[in-house]
Amino acid sequence: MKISNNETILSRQLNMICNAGISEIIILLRSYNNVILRYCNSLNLPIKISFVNYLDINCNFIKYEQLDCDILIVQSDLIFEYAVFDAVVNNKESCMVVSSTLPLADNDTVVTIQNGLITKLGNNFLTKAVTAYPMYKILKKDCKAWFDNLTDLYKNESTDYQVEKVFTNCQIHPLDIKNQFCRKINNIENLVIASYKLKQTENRIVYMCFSTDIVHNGHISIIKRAMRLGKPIIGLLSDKAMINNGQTPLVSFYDRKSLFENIGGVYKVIEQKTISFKENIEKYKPSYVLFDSSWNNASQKPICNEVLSIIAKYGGQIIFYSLDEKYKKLEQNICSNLSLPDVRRVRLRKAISTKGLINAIEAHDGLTGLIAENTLIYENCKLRQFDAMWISSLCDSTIKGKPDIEIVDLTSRFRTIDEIMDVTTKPIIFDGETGGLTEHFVYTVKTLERMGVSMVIIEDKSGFKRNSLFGADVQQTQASISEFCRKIEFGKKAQSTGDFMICARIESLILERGMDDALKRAFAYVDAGADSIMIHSRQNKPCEIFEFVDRFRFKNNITPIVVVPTSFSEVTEEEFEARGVNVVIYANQLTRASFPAMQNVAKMILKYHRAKECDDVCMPFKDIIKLIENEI
Ligand code: SPV
Ligand code: MG
Repeated sequence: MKISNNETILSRQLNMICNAGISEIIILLRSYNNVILRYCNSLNLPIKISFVNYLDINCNFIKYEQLDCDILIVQSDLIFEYAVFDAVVNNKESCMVVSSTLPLADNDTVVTIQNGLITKLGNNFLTKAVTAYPMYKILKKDCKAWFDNLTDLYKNESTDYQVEKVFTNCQIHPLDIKNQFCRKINNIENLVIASYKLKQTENRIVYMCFSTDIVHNGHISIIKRAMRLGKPIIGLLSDKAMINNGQTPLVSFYDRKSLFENIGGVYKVIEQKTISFKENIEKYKPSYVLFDSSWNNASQKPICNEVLSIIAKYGGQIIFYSLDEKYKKLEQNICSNLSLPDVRRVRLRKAISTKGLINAIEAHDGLTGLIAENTLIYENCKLRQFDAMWISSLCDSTIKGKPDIEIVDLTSRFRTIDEIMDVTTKPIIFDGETGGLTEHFVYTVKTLERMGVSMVIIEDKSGFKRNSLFGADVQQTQASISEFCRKIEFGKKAQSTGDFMICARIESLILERGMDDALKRAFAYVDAGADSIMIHSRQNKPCEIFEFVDRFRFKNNITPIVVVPTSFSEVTEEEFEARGVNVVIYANQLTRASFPAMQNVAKMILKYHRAKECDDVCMPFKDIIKLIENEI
């Protein structure tokens, strides 16, 4: 029976069987039929087909003892979509296809289910029955019981049969296909309706999201799975969304897009602008959303829940997939490559140019590095995490119990970087203090660049350096413009990649030298080759920072501006971005948070002569021992 010009029910079934990698089938006929035999041969399928007259029990009606494998049984009058067939093939237990959502129709095959197993099969007479379709997967271990009963069934030739025995001797699980398409064709009218419905199922939209620029076989098999469900639309994370997600696109969005467009069967590739699927699934209303199952357990759960609540409104369905272990490993390797110097270094410049505004948080050891690396939240299903880490001189000195006066030498500062790099992948901005003598600074640049640091910030002070937040309360000397420009120029000449950035930090506002001096220096430093400008202030209102940014941006719209909002902490990142700032550094909050917490606990122990009272403000010891897990 023809479903369309190029497909019959039989050819469709045989093609599916071949595509599933099945190599041998037996076609049961009521009598030998040359037409069917010739038709099957004419399809030229790479499969061994035998024909058996099933009424001839003594002939070679299936000799299950000879079948050393699991088997599929499909009645020849069934039309079904690929997804149904895939579900049966991939089912891990012996099963029969049922639909719990389809209303019972006259003369349909129905089954009753008890304790998760099919107990009875019949024709519409069973109470509490569900619609069933004569399509089974029978595991090798259940074959004998199954065929014994099947033989009984056909011997009886009753239409009003009850075959409890079949299902009590072997465990047949119902495989619920719900609304997926499967129909029994009894007449031509049925066939016309079913063909039309089948066409509709093939036009369903299937949505999945990828955030990769390396396509491997794991992706291809997910796309193939989507093709069997309908028309696959791939939502490809934009460059900005990828960076937000902690990834770095190796090639442009357009290259990534054409990579996927060139995969046969992909219907459309569209941009997904954030990690949330919302915008695209509300627009395309896919019947299916394919979703990485690991996302359902991990921190990405809010994304999954959002998808579920949107598709529930129009009856869409989520299908979880899981990548093969070898591809998971491959993806982990790609992630760990992000920590390699050449890969890490370039990511800061890329993030600034792609995102417009990035944020960085202070890290001073492995543990704070891990906080900077792993802390994330979802805000309206938008992922928020830190883009980079700041290795502060203040914090690096403070945790060593030393003042912030360039007393912690570079060997020790580099050791801190190393510790952090050991356990993180995010880009690093290094507080280079004054940069020291120009003759020394060139070596600092080379070392930092080789280590994979992305940016060094040097401040235009000379001599005995004190922390900027002291301002003019202590004696501090600002370097001359020419002296500082010379340092920048030599630093730029010393670097060997185009990725590394030198940021010139202007202390004019800190040292109360005025706005004009700050601006004059900013333009001079940019002319000397500075890749970015940091403007610092210790006022508790942001006015002077905003004025600087306005006036600098009036003449220079390109050079990234960095700010450290410690005293003017009320300003949000959104406001900084709107005003033209590009990098916001939270320079000391982790150290400031930890010191009072630790001091409080120390006082409590002294006060109570024991540690019990501070248990409530401490992490349970059961958790601290698991905080950092063994890799193997
Ligand atoms: C640091 O964190 O060490 C800085 C920023 O240089 S500030 O402390 O504000 O000077
Ligand atoms: Mg500092």
